Amino acid sequence: MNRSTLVPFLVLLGACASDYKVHADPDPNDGADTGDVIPDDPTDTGTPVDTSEPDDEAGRPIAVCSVAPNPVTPPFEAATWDGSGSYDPDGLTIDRYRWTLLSQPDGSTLSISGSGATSNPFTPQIAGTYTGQLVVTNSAGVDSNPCTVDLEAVPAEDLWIEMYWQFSGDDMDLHLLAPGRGTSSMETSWDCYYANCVGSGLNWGGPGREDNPTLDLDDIPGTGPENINIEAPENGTYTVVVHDYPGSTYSGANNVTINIYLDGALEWTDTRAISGENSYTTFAEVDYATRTVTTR
Ligand SMILES: [Ca+2]
Ligand SMILES: [Ca+2]
Ligand SMILES: [Ca+2]
Repeated sequence: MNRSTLVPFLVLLGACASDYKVHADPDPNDGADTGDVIPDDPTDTGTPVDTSEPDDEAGRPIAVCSVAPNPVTPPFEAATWDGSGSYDPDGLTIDRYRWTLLSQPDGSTLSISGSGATSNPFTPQIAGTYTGQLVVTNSAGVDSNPCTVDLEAVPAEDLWIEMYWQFSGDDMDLHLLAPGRGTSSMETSWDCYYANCVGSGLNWGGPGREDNPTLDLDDIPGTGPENINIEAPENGTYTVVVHDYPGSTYSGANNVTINIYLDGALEWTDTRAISGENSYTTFAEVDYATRTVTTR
């Protein structure tokens, strides 16, 4: 076989090998057949890939989105959504920035405000993931495709208890009882609640502040959230109680959700319907030494 006949033969051989790979599975619809892995021929570059931009990108500006700082610690640290890296490949100016909050944790009712390249301060109160979307518009009025980015809100405190509820006009109050105290100590200095614990004020555990409870948020007219947290809890068993405060305008069944985070991670969640007025509902006990939450 001389060279002129050898080359067509090898090309034909390559085509046959390729066909064999495609048809190797006798029944491609057989779900039980996981198939064999046949290594690709490294010299076979296959069908050329079209690396040009899809038609959908033509003439569009490019939205570039980020958020910082990320993560943030709820409920006071603010993040900024930033679209200032957006540009137009044809050199047109970016005339409009539109941020939309695509998703947020249950119980959170935020939106992204601001019309410039960067948003107004955005302050998550509920722990979890917030997904922002940016669409920019160039001076020809053409929109970009959307850019999305996630912001994480992660509690800094080792014990973080958050509460929200379904219907407004029904004041719910979060209470946290000190280790070993139980519900007989409701509304004493061993109970952290709206009357004694906003911004702290109680000294639990050792002499330092790190094991004291703090009620960061108190809400009366809305649907929460409220939260109580302890930076470095003492070992012991805490009790989490919800008081349906009397005198509200709404007294029907109201779904109340409690989320308990230990060391920054969601450990326990429960939603219960509370109706009427002036009831105390024990949701859970938290044994911090063993990182155990028990439903009550
Ligand atoms: Ca309240
Ligand atoms: Ca203390
Ligand atoms: Ca009620």
